Amino acid sequence: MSQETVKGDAFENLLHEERQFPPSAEFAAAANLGPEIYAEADADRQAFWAAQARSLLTWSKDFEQTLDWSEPPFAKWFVGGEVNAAYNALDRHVENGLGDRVAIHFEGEPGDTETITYAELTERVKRAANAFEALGVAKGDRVAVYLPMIPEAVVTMLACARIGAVHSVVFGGFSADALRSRIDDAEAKLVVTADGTFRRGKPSSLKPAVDAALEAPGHTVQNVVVVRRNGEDVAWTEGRDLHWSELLEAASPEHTAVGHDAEHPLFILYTSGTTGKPKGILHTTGGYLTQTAFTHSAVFDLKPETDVYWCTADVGWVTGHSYVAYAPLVNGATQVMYEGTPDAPHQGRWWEIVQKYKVSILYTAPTAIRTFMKWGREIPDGFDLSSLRVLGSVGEPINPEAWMWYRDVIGGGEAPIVDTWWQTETGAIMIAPLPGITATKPGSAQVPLPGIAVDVVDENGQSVPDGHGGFLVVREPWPSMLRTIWGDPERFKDTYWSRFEGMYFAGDGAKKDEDGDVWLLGRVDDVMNVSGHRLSTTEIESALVSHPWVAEAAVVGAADETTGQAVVAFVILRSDAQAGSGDEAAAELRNHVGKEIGPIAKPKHVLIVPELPKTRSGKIMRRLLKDVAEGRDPGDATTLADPGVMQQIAADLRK
Ligand code: 6R9
Repeated sequence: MSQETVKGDAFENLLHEERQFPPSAEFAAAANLGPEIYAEADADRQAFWAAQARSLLTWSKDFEQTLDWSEPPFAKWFVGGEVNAAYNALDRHVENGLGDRVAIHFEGEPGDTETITYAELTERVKRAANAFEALGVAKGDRVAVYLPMIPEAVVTMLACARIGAVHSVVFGGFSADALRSRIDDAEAKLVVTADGTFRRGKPSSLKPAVDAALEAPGHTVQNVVVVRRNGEDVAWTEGRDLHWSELLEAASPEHTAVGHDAEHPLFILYTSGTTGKPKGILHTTGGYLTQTAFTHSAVFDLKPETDVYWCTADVGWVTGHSYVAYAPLVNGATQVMYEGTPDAPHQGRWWEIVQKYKVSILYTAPTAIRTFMKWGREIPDGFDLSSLRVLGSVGEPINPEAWMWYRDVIGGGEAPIVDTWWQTETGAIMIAPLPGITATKPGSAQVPLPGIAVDVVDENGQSVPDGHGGFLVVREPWPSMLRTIWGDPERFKDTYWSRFEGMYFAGDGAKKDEDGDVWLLGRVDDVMNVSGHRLSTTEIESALVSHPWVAEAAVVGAADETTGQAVVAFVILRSDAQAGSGDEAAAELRNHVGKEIGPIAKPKHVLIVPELPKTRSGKIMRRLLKDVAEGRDPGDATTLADPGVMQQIAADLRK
């Protein structure tokens, strides 16, 4: 880990933000929560969460103990309780007379739409649960999900949860190899996929990657269920592959949900770590549902009867788990789900959707906002966005400029912005303003949520005073915390609990400003954040080095106006590389990374260099490469084994 990242320029360069935007009196008066919520939670954190668990969820069996922290860092929340996630997301709303409420307004990229009520969604999930059980999927079995943003993704996740199977959603942009390694790590029995989806008006396939992933023997998959989406021809393995529609039609629409233990595994979601091997983050049922439902209601001030909520995240990422598949449905909300890209068929597509469905809560990522800024305000200005009343941001720090643009152009200068900090590991939002209470500040995620003990500490784990920076930690267990890394409890302890005694280490640098508000400063490890997606430098370096032309590679995340960070690779070619030119090599290597990991990991730039800057102990000095990649004069290079290397690289790049 580089200390420079936390101690260096980032702190000094931080804007001294003077602007503050308190909620309007009208918004505050109608808000779900008032300021007393903080004191209430502080008075007794566990009692606070126990009350949330009981009021937000319907338990089949009440819990006896709120938190068992007798074997830290392995937490058990709501001990002895039993709860079914799918029952809470679906059946109970229908039983309460809300069956006709729209659960999902689906908008396909080509323009096809589907309106799915709670009653209809419940029936589909029951059928899918029966179908999966008929295929031999039992409680505790793992199911890999490799689907586009279509309702079947949510149906699959909830059907798994219903029967106690553990889903592992793999982002559709990941390659066959990435899919296979995740299938193997979780020993998945079933894969649910689609023929494909649409991307910018063209069919884009998924099933061929599943076929490729399962080509080599030695896997645990017994069946592949295939949703027909884009109608492309796909290869078919008789006996293994099954049609979603046929299975669901044949399945009974009756299925009784039973409660699962509060600590029963709900899902595994893989995320990049500092080493090449992705970590299978494990979440369990009761605590996860409690904190996702609470935060969804509190942070977005959700009014389920009247709001139309739209979270633009793909279900392949944690945001699409917590704030598409689970919390909105548990809270009985009406949500929009959109399959495609923001520029298909035109750059106003999102705003057209907001206007059409009268979206009132929009939750998206800074990278999208920066893209819209680049496209120009005339595009959103052409639509009626007056329905929007709360705007959310997640995935990376939102720079004050983008924050102001979001507020003015999208929010009509009135809608509060909630910048929400959290991680795959935290399961749910941890730091965010509450829109009816907090005076918001452009660029800062601001305040830990009620019941959450976030702090910023120095290298020795001491809390820093206001106005200072350090490392972001969580001091007390929280309901939706990860329980372990699938199959690797030692790595779980090492990664998150060994840096500071008794505290969760998030891997992010942070600062407390003079008001005590928290500012996030990016990762302090070798994890990049590209368009809100976490990518590991090591993983991409490994992919590059796996190409026969490559001798050595170093990857850095360089600041990028649109994507937050962009992947920049420095590569030393082997002397016998068959590349005709540097450009040819760069193109070949970009595609190679795309194939090995997935298109989102493709380096924006591949720079062919004669040497890499290394310390005497042989560690690549990524900091210097980052300087070069960001167009700065590389600073102090005296610790290099060969100080001339940087001049040579810089000179080469100027050619
Ligand atoms: C939810 C999600 C987690 C990492 C996290 C941090 C960055 C997320 C942020 C933010 C600044 C925010 N991050 N939200 N940084 N402000 N509001 O994104 O999960 O994919 O696991 O990424 O993203 O660096 O550590 P995940």
